[in-house]
Amino acid sequence: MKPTTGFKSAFEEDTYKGLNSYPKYLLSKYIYDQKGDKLFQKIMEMPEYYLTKCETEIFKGNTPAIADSFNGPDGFDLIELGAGDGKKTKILLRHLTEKNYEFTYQPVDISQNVLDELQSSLLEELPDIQIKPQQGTYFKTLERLSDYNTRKKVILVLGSNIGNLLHKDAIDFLKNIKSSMSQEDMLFMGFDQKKDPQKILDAYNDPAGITEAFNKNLLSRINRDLDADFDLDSFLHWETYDPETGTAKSFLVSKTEQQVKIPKLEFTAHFKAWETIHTEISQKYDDEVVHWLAAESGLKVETSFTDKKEFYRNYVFRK
Ligand code: AVI
Repeated sequence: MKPTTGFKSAFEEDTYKGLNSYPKYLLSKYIYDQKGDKLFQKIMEMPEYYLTKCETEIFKGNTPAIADSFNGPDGFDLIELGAGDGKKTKILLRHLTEKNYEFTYQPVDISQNVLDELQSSLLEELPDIQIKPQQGTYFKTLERLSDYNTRKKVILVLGSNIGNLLHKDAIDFLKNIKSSMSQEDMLFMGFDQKKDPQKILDAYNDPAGITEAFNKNLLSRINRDLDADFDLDSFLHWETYDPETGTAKSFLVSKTEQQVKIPKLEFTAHFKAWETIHTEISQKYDDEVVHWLAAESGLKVETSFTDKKEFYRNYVFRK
């Protein structure tokens, strides 16, 4: 039964639905509160999490070529969806400013706080940069920007963020981006590649337990925001990778039979011993799948850049 007073937020509704499903699930987007953001920063610094290192290598090794591919006849506007701390983008921004490219940098984020921090750190490092932070959801902001943009737009989505979406949602995501693109615009996006399965498992199951804490932050958040009493130690962080589909999946597994009260949802979740909560997918790709996603979304792959080990690839798409 739904709570008598109805749901007060999407978080409440999604949590209720997920824990009332069989098998149970929770949405990975809710990992990212203040603590989740910090844990993800730590993940990116872990030796096992090769994704960030590979994308940085790609940026460092191909800066002039990438910068040139961005440029248009009247310069360009670089729009980054989910910029975070902008560490990788800064490599490129430094080159673009030093070489006097005519461009603006427009990071998009839902959080004004994230944008304020990014803006002040960027202005400190690159005082001449033209930065126009855009607060809002990705697609509303893209729509707004495409209404008044007159020159080339380059849309940047880094970190293999698309990998947290099922293929059908990834296609919707790409279609949405495409609808805000004109003929000369381009999309530059990172896709983590299929590789030795052990390497992938290690990246999502570090011995220091940072990924475990990141995954369990979903439970901490339900405890904090919905007054629940999840005992974090009674759940196991479990990672699987299917080399055929390229899908890495994260789970939380209940070690015992237990009941968890969630007062704000007026609901008690029952767990059998070894029952699972599916929490995240991290899709891995190959060229074939990326070309298929592009074709399904009405985009064309123009070129791509990879690292020495070919663990990761940044693709350039056009309409
Ligand atoms: C943000 N996203 C691309 C990360 C990933 O690799 O799927 C989130 C993450 N989950 C566990 N480790 C990192």
